[in-house]
Amino acid sequence: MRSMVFFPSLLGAAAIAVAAQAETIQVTVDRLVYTPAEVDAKVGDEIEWINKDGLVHTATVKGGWEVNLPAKKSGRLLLQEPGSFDYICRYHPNMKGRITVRP
Ligand SMILES: [Cu+2]
Repeated sequence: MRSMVFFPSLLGAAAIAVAAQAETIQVTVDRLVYTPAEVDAKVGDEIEWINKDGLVHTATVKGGWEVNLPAKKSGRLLLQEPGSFDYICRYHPNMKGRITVRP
C-alpha cells in the first residue's frame, strides 16, 4: 500500500518538470477545420500545424504573421510574444483558430 501513496507525488514532480520546458503544440488541419481550434501556449512554445487536406491552407493573423501550409505538409511558428491571436486561412476565411500566449 505504501507504494500507492508514493506514486502520485512522483508523477506530480515529473509533470512540473515537463511544464517548465518549451513545447511543440500540434494543430491538425483536416477538412477545413483547425483542431484544436483554441490553443493555450506560452512564449517559447512552437505551434505545428499538420495539414491533412489536399489543399493549401495558411494560418494568418491579419496585420501579423502568416504560416503557409502546403497540401499534405506542415508548418511551424515559434511564439515570441504574449497575447491572444485570432487567425484564419487566407484562402478559406471561415476557417478560424485562436492561440493564447502567456508570458
Ligand atoms: Cu484553407
